[in-house]
Amino acid sequence: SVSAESMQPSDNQEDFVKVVIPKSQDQRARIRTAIGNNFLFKNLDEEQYTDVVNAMAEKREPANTHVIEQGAVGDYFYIVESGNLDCFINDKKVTSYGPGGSFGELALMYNAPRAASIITVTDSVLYALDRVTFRSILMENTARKRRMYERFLEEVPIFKSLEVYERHKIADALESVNFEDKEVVIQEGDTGENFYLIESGEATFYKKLPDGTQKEVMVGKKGDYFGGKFYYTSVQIAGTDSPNAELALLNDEPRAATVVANGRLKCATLGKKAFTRLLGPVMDILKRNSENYHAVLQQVNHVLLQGNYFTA
Ligand code: 1OR
Repeated sequence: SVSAESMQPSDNQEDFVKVVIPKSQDQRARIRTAIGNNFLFKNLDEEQYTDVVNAMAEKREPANTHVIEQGAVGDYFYIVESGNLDCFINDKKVTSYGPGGSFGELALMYNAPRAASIITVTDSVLYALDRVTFRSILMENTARKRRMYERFLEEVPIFKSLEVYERHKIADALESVNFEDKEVVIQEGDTGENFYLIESGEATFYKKLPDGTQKEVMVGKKGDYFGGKFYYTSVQIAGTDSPNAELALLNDEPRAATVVANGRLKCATLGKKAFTRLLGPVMDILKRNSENYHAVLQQVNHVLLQGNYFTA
């Protein structure tokens, strides 16, 4: 039965019979690539990693397949190797998935009915991980991170207007890093890939003046972020008469400031790939809620005009 394992008091790794689905070398390599792009798999040890790969089942689904049906009982967690899928709640499209994306964790984590329907848009290759393996290997870490970053992300202005679930997806991708007093987080002029959110402590921002001296330009505190450069363009959406704003993030550019820990500093970081993938959906959400969206844009412009808050 699907939910039996969670009812047992001794639901631990010892009496969990490992699922092993035979695979070719090629399949193993493809799974490695697919999950390499997914944060949920980042902190697994060697054995857990092998167990996960062993347990995965490859599923080739043609376009228009209902992979998950809202309201159904949860059986598998899915990772996308190739293809695109749409996610619907009460027949309304809420998000979509592409390579490296994952879905179907909620019903497994909370013994709840499926919260959404997931339908393939194109022919897709998915890897399915059974409920027992998901719960024994991936659930704890996922739940811990979501709990850990919940409060914090709620207080970060740009994430405020998101749904709880959307903040959870961001939490999945975050990693905490600690810096000692005076330690340099990013150096002006360097190329860097990470975006940073200050979890606790303070950071001082410096810019180099033409004469070579460092000028302190601002102090960042909890909830402030740096390491990504936002820009804003106006585009006309076909069929509408109102200009629609597009907010994007560039983090290919050299760092525009040096950021140094002022005392002990703890940051949550997001890598470039995660950033691009997560900020895409964030923009959609902001657009959906246009009032909030324009408020955020105004805030971004305001800050851009004021200095280098966003351009560090
Ligand atoms: P599941 O096991 O419930 C459906 O099966 C999956 O859709 C779900 O896990 C998530 O992985 C995924 N709310 C809930 N589940 C979502 C959402 C979502 N988006 C994707 N899934 N929301 C939409 C966020 C853009 C929140 C709506 C209030």
